[in-house]
Amino acid sequence: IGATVLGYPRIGPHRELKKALEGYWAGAVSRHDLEHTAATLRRQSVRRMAELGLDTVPSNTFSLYDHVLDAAVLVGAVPQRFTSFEDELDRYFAMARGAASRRTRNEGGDERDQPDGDVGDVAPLEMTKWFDTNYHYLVPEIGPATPFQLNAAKLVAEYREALAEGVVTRPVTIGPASLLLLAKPDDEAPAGFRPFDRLDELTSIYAELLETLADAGVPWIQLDEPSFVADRDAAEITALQRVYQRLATLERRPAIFVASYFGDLGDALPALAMTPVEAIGVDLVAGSGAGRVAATPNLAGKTVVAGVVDGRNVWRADLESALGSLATLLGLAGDVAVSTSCSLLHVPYDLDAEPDIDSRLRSWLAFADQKVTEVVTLARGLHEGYDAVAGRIQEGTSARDDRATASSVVDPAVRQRIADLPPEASQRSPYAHRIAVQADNLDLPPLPTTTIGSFPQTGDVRSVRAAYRNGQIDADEYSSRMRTEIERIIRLQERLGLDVLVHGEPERNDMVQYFAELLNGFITTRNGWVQSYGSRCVRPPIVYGDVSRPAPMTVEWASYAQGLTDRPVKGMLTGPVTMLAWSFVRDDQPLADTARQVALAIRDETRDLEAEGIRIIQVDEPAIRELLPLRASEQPEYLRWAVDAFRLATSGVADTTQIHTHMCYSEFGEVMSAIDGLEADVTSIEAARSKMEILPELAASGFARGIGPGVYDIHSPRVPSNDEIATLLLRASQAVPATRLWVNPDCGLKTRSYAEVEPALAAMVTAVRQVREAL
Ligand code: THG
Ligand code: ZN
Repeated sequence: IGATVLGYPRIGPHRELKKALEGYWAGAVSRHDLEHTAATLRRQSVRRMAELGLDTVPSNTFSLYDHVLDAAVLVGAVPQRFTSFEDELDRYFAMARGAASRRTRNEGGDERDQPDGDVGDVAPLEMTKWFDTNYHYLVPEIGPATPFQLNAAKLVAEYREALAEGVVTRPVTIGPASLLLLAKPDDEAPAGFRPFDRLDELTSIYAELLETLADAGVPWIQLDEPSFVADRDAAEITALQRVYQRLATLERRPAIFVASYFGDLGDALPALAMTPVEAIGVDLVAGSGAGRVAATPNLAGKTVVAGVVDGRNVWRADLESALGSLATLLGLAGDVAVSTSCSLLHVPYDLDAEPDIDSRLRSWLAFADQKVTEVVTLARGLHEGYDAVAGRIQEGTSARDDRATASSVVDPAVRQRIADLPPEASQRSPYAHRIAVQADNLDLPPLPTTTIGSFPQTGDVRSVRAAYRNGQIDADEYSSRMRTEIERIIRLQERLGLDVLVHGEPERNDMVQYFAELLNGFITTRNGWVQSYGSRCVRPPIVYGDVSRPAPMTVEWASYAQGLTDRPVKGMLTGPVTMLAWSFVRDDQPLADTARQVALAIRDETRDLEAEGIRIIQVDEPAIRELLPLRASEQPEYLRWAVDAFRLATSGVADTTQIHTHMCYSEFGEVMSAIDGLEADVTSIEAARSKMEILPELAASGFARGIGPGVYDIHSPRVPSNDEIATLLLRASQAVPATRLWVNPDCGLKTRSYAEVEPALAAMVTAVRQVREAL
């Protein structure tokens, strides 16, 4: 290995795979055409990487849905409920998306949705966050009886396919230890069982895989062990060492490259170094640096694959400093290869697909293909000497210098405002006081009903936005069409009998994209798609400079909506942490500093909303859990600044203004104290699927403000009955006093259809009326 990357995007430069998959699922694309699209993308990627100069190109980084699912299939870990699907592709998509005897579809809906309770329904694997990224993987289910059986067909076929293109590749898959650590026990597993208990058995399957690959002539395999950049106990690290000791002493095998990413291997690095594997990959961007790696004993006989080019962000690399790190390693370790810090899955394909980015800013950026070129340059610099690449390095350095001194990056007014903020800027008056003032101001019934913010995005709304974007209608026409939609949504909520209304957000697509387009310091991309899960993609905006708000962003829509009704209309904003979690962020200042700038812009917006008569403002932070550092030792500092940014954003309003927040994911455990620390007057959370189980936990943690546990699951098209909502509400009222309970769905209604939303909200309001009487 000389110059390589740990993985490459796979959704297609123009989202070809997304389109083929969704077409296939809808019955409009044949299996043959899906497979043809997939093969074309794989071949193009392999050729592209080879043309750009990588001397070792990864393969099997392509996936029809998710690479963790692929790894589960590779080792035959298919849960019992999927074994009735005889066709492999049907089984694969059933694991990914579920399969239903009667599927309900709706335009723009989530394909994973399925009606609950129908006979013959097969629930998909659970989906969860891939470490601290915005990618989601499918969680393998492994119990004591889960079969393991090697199924190397995909891996071998993709190797041969690339070989036919003239490229010898290095197949990539998840290593056995991380695969088990990423899995969860299946429903049959006894208490206390851990998938990791089956490591030795699974290692046998990997041994068989290695022998199969050796027979196929594969020279190298990459086994990813990212789970070891998080805190692991001594037994787990010993087990990791045992796995690679065993695999590396097989007689018939390819060379083994154990890769890690998203942080530092810690004690796992010396443990791996003791084994006879040929190469170890370290993340020198997120990890603690080359010096520490180089000081590790037993590296002398190995190749250190140095992840010096940031695979998760879009900035041009500092080639000088990367060369310095490489030189440090070369001095002290064995051979050194150059790589990205992680798979390029997390960045868009190609900067050349962005004609709208101005040329100066563009010169500071690098997407996947530009990063491949950086890796190649560094490897040449390392092996052929600085002079061989001096021109390229200087070009990179002058771009970095230009960025470091550009006046468009630094806004002295923003910095002055931040410096001048008094500590009490993040402090509201005591909750007991302000909640009393708010009660007078709002005059709401007990168990107030509301929604999370968005209403269904009809085809009509989407086409109006598109027409405005393309210049087919002017601003007046756009505004009037949006107002018509907002009025319709307000009237619907009044008719349904909701207490706190929303304007429905017809003007927004992705909320982060929406605000990024309106804030200084951000740019958005045209083609910068990054896979989020399966066929779903996002276009993360790029924060390049100090953030400020040139003009109000939501006030026009919110105040129009409020003018239509006597009931309170909630203002809807996205919080600073979520704005950053779902963007590419600056690497030239601490994230905490950028968060304060975003917070200040949101704070300005809350004050303008308040001045226009908006009495409730919701600032969503669904991603607060997502940025939580993987190492426990780094978590308190993150939570401190994340909470502080939220409070800065929400403490500029009067006591009379009620602040709400919303969080989507159910794993609140680790961030419970932070949720409390946000001091939002009301917090809505996902709770329906867990049947309110979260509430006693939240109450026990001392949380004593308003709480809106979602009373029905919006991820399913199923319309809940009054009775089941009433039952959930009664259960909730046992954990939380009714005076602090709010009633709302689990999440926004954007992806649902009105045919589902209207009866579901009607059932919610009916249930609340019953429960109000019962209490
Ligand atoms: N916005 C952003 N990031 C996110 C979410 C979000 N990350 C976490 C979570 N939500 C991911 N979930 C989704 C859900 C739906 C889609 C993407 C991520 C989705 N995308 C459209 C698609 O792929 O067709 C494209 C959307 C667009 O046009 O912008 O449906 O909500 N930033
Ligand atoms: Zn949500």
